[in-house]
Amino acid sequence: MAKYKTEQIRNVALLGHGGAGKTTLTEALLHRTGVITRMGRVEDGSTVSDWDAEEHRRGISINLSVIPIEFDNTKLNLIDTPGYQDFVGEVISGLYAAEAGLVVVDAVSGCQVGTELAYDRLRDLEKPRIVFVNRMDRENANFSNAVQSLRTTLNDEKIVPFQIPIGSADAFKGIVGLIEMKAYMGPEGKEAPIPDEFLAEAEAARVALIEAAAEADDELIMKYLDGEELTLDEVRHGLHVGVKNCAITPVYCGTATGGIGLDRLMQALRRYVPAPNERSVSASKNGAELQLSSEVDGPVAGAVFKTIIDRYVGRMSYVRMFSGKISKDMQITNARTGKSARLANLFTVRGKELQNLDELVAGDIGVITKMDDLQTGDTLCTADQILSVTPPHYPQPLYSVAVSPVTQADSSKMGPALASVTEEDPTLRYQNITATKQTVLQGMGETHVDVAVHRMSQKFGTNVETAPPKVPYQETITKSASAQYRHKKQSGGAGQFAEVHMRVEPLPGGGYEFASEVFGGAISSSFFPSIEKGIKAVMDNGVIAGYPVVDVKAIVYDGKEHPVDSKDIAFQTAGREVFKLAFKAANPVLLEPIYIVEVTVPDEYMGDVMSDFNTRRGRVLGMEQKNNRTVVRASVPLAEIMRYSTDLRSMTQGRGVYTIEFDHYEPVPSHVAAEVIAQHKEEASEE
Ligand SMILES: Nc1nc2c(ncn2[C@@H]2O[C@H](COP(=O)(O)OP(=O)(O)OP(=O)(O)O)[C@@H](O)[C@H]2O)c(=O)[nH]1
Ligand SMILES: [Mg+2]
Repeated sequence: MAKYKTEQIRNVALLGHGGAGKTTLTEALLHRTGVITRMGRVEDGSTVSDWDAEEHRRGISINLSVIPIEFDNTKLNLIDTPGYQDFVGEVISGLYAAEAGLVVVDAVSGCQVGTELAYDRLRDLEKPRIVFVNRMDRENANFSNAVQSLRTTLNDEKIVPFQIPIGSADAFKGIVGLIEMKAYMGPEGKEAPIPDEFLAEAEAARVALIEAAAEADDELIMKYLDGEELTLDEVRHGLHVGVKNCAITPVYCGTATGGIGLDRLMQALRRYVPAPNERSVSASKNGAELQLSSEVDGPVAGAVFKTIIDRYVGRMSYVRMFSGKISKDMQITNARTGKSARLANLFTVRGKELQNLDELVAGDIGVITKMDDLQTGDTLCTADQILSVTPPHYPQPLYSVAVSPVTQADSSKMGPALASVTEEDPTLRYQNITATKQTVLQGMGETHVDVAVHRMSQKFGTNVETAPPKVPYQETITKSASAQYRHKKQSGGAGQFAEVHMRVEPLPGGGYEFASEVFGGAISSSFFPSIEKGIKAVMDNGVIAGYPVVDVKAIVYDGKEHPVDSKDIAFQTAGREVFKLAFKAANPVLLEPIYIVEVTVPDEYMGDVMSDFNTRRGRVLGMEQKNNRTVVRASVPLAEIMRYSTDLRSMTQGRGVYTIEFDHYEPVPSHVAAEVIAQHKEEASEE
């Protein structure tokens, strides 16, 4: 690999619906640029990009993968991302390291769910995008239908063909470049005159292209509206500006497996993807916000956007340099920990291959190994200039399973294995939920969590069983109540005696309080901690359904003790039992976690989503329009959305996405509470 300056680098993320051909396209470009002599196939697990065992097993991409290629004095860092929605974290990380997105579309299906989601993400980030209509060699491939479906579904008229295909399916022979009005035939892209039968179509398409170029620049539009013809350079300039300002989305076409259209595509990436120093990112220094652009002589700032824990290499941290440069043996500092270390291991990466590297300049992507305190989201800088590049925002997990070790041996390894799989993926989390005494693994969907469980087994040697997680209910009371309890054990051996009179009162939002109104020494204060111990044991394990008790004030107001038989254990027991009695008399209720759910769907599904919320005890809080989509906000009990990711996908044919955020606890309706309590009783009787 030659050495490249910042302005010669282009970082582009490949996005799009699963199966559109992103990975195959990277393989074809590697082949076209001579990096590999034979193209691998996704089906055989022989591509450079899909190198992970799970990817081979499932035949889809799961991780992002960095694939640098060299073309025309330029280094194109292709970042292949997964199309399957569950792996959205990889898309977010990949886009974070790139200046633009290449949206790969299938020529038969046109705009699909994954295309829409990818495009929306690029729009939200205001990053330039280029479309590649792939698989033109397939039966029923139809370029103009595909373009039309993009314009309609994405509600964007500025999706403009820069090429048209010559033929389709078996007859797909080449492409026409509309800017220079030339044909490029076969995998070699041999220049040729435009075949007659395609001339009219090409000229018509070129009119739209010229118009888009003119509209992208004030001077050009004036000239254009005056009826003057734009020169080729003016057209190029207008398109350049338009694409970089996200005002125009160029459409190219070809076939990755057939190798047609690849050179023109690489030319387009080189021309229209901004160089790293043409865009800036937000960062912070001493708490002050600043914009950082990828200048090699700027302060050192390299952001870790991906972490892989490899069995042999150890920790691999993928770094995108956003400013300055790093070189082997220099001292670098982790802005989060403040710790400095010598940079011993620096590499370029291509798929799973690492190659030694001396220097990583601003704008480029590389890998650092064996720096164990580095995490995704960290920034590498120098001790004299501590600054952090703002990391991307990752969504809250949507789907959870309870995990438990299969064997004794697994139980000691489960913690580290969970830590490793979650370190590799910012959208994967795990938690020990005290309320339900479960360890819960959380991700973006069923497949996402299933992959993590497989990884724990295959990669980290830990087998776990999964089960539906319990809802972390809480128990509390709604009125005051009193009770008395006498604990007396005076038959043979050391006796036990304690009597406690207690009142419990609701303590909204207050957690827990203990108080004494005992007078006349009815109970020595030395026994109060014992009583509290008893209360706390109940609060951890619950009274009515085995869930933690919250928001209660316990007041001991009277009692009795025995000079000999009263002791710690006696008052613990009395404290425990009297608290339970008082609690049960205080109209106890279950509280359930309520989440705010924000669902984004194409308008036609809005009604279904809203009526569906009604069947989930949900309350719609509001709606807003966003492009040609509706965002519905609702508050819904967690218990009703445990499988929402699967339900929403089937309700909206996969076109709906959502986020969830915990909001508050509120009482469970009595008919629902009765079921939860009955289930707890059943489980308790089985133990
Ligand atoms: N006929 C034809 N098939 C293609 C072409 N490009 C890719 N394919 C096939 O399409 C299938 C999916 O290709 P992938 O490269 O895995 O698609 P992807 O977009 O990476 O999919 P995800 O990783 O799941 O997002 C594979 O069977 C490829 O062989 C093409 O140009 N023509
Ligand atoms: Mg792929």
